[in-house]
Order: sequence, then structure tokens, then C-alpha cells
Amino acid sequence: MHDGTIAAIATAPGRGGVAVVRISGDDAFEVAELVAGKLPPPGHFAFRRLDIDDVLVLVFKAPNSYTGEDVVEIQSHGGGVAPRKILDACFAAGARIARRGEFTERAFLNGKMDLSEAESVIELVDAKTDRAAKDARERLSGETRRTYNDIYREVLEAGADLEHSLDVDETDLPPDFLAKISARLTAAKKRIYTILARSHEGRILREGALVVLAGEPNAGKSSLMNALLGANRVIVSDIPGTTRDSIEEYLDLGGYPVRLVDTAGLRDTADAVEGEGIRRARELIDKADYVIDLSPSGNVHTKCDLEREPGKINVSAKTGEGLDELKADIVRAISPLAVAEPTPSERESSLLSAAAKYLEDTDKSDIVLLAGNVRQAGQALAQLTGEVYSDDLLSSIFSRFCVGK
Ligand SMILES: Nc1nc2c(ncn2[C@@H]2O[C@H](COP(=O)(O)OP(=O)(O)OP(=O)(O)O)[C@@H](O)[C@H]2O)c(=O)[nH]1
Ligand SMILES: [Mg+2]
Repeated sequence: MHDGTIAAIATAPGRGGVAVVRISGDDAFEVAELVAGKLPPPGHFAFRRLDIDDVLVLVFKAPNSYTGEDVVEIQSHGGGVAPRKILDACFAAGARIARRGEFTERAFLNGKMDLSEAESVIELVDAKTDRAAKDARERLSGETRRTYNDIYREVLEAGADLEHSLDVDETDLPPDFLAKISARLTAAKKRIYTILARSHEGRILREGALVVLAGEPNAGKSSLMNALLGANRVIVSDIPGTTRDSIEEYLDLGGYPVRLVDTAGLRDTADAVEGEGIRRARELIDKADYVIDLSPSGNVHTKCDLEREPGKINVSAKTGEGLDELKADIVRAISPLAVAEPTPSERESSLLSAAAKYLEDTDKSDIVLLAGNVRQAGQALAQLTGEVYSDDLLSSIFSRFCVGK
């Protein structure tokens, strides 16, 4: 099977109520028994009083475990010491340290999950807000896999029909043979484009919507940043040109992850450093999903405690007035970009794009050419479903995991 019995601390490092050491592999039971004494039967747990700590031991018999192998989890108190000592005991008993993502890799290799599910495990671990977690969870349920498999099968079957037609005399083919194949391929291509259209939404849930504060020096950008964060994060002063670097903070707005960025005030300047800050500010404004534009022609007017401006969202960093209205406006703008449906990961998007590209000219009347393209599309889709995978691909996916997952 896979090389050896592996162990790692599966919980986040640092202080915490509980820590879990996970052991997986052919010798998991032997290793765990050396560490924690007699094991409870599979599917059960037992308390054990060790020298190190009082622990809870959980036993999972292959294939009914996360990895599909024999697995034992030893729960101890959190913090650095107890789990570390238990892990050392596992090593002394013959286990080796797990590589990043190796538990999930084994789960994949043992058929417990497909690649897109494995990827969504990473996203679930990384998910910053409830919505992002929900998106990753839906993927984990296999909904996306079913869709990918459907499309893959459709293309594969059309490809098989085409290959077959190459072997028979053309006059023996039904007259509408190509038209029918072409219709099937077009349908598959449409489904791919529908999924691809969602990748933007996926980006927002994974990385956060980019919301940029922009305007002239002294407009009140940094003050508004602090007010929105409810924290004194960036320097504010009455000297124009205070902010030079762009400063990013994470914010949860109505369940949507938001990257809020304060920027240098826009003006002509001879100062090289300030100039670079302004160049970066412009770049961010171009990429933004929402710009809090405090310039005279902008959408938001701040310092409304001093003076109001009709027709704009009036806010004040000083009194807090209008902040809820501004937040609601941002959510209104980004929520249509981020509907909570399963969305393709970057790897999936690029494979889908490749497949769609090969299916571009499905109305070609040249069967040989068409068959070749469909074969290529099938290969891209096979990688998508995990039907075909390379070691490089596996290590690129699983190395993004933390050790212990
Ligand atoms: N009364 C009032 N004063 C404000 C408000 N927001 C900012 N100010 C003042 O306006 C001045 C500039 O504020 P900043 O937040 O530093 O402005 P900025 O747009 O970040 O400026 P640069 O970083 O130089 O581009 C400071 O003196 C703030 O105290 C507000 O809502 N009400
Ligand atoms: Mg500033």
C-alpha cells in the first residue's frame, strides 16, 4: 500500500481546548497501542490515563475512516506540550511524520473522495466566512463531481461514436450523424461555460471581494477605513499625503469576505515614493469589486458631520453616521457576484477552459479533426474528475494542505 504508517497533530497549533493526534496506516493500531495501551473496538472510544495526559482514544477500522486505512485519533488537552509528546511516542512506536495533506491524499488514493472534494477540504480549512465554508461544503458533498462526471461521460461517448465512425464507411453513417454529435458536444460546452461563469463568484468567496478606498489626500479615507474596521488600524492626520502604501484588512460584511484596502491620496506629486503609492492605488481601483470613491465625483461623501452632500451616501468617521448604509450598499453590490453555489477552483477552471476550447468548433465537418479535438477535451475533463492524474498534480494539490490534514 502506501509507504508506512503516518502520524501528525491534526488540530491547529497553539492554545486550544483539545488537540488531536491522528495516526493512519497498516500499523496504526499497533502504534496506537504502544502509545495509549489497549484500544477500544473500532467505532468506539475510550479514556486512557497516560503519563503525558488524560486522553480520549478513537478507533476507525479500514475502510471506514477518513483515509480509508486503519486510523486512530488520540485527543489530548491542547497547547504545545501534550500533543507533541504523544506524537513523539508515535514516532518511537514506528510511525513517521505525515507530509502536508498526506491524510487527504491517502483518502483520495483509497477512493474516499475525488480531487475536487479533496480541494474543497483545503478551502473548507481556509474558509474565512460562513458563506465561503458553505460553498466548500457543497463541493464536498459531491454535487460538483456529479456535474463534472456527467459532462465527461457526454464528451467521452460522443468521442467514442466519432472514433467508431472513423472505422466504418462514411456512406454507412446516418445522414444526421455529425449534426447529432455536434449538438451533444455543444450542449456539453454550454454546461462548461455555465460553470466557468461561476468562477468569478468563487473567487469572491475564496479570496474576498476587493473594496478600495479612494480619493484625494485628506479626503478622510484612512479615517473611514478605521471606522469600518472598528479599530484604530491606520494612521490618520491632517497632513495631506499621510498614507503612502496600500493597507489591506479583512472584514466580514454580511457574511461576505471583504478585503478592505486603504490607499494613497490621488494627486500630482514629485515625490517618488508617494508616486509609487498612487500608482498602486490606481491599479487597485481598476481591479476593485467596489470603490468607496471619496472624490468630488464619487459615490460616497464623508465628514458629513461638517457638511452634507445630497445624492451621495453620507458618512462620518467621526460620529459613525451612515456606516451601516455604506456597508449595506457594498453588500448589495457584491452579493450578486457571489451567489452561494458550488464554484470551480482555479485548477478546475483552467481545465474546463481547455476542454471548452477544444469543443469550440464542434460544427466542423471534418470527422478526423473533430475526433482529435474531442479526445483532447476528454483528456482535460478526465483530469478534472480525477480519472487521470499525474504525481505532479497530486503533489501540487496536497502540498497546499497543512500537516495533519
Ligand atoms: N470632522 C471630521 N473629520 C474627519 C473625518 N474623517 C477624517 N477627518 C479628518 O480629516 C483629516 C484627514 O483624514 P485622513 O483619514 O488621514 O485622510 P486620508 O484620505 O487618509 O488622507 P491621506 O492619507 O493623506 O490621503 C484628518 O484630520 C481627520 O481627522 C470625519 O468624518 N469628520
Ligand atoms: Mg490616509
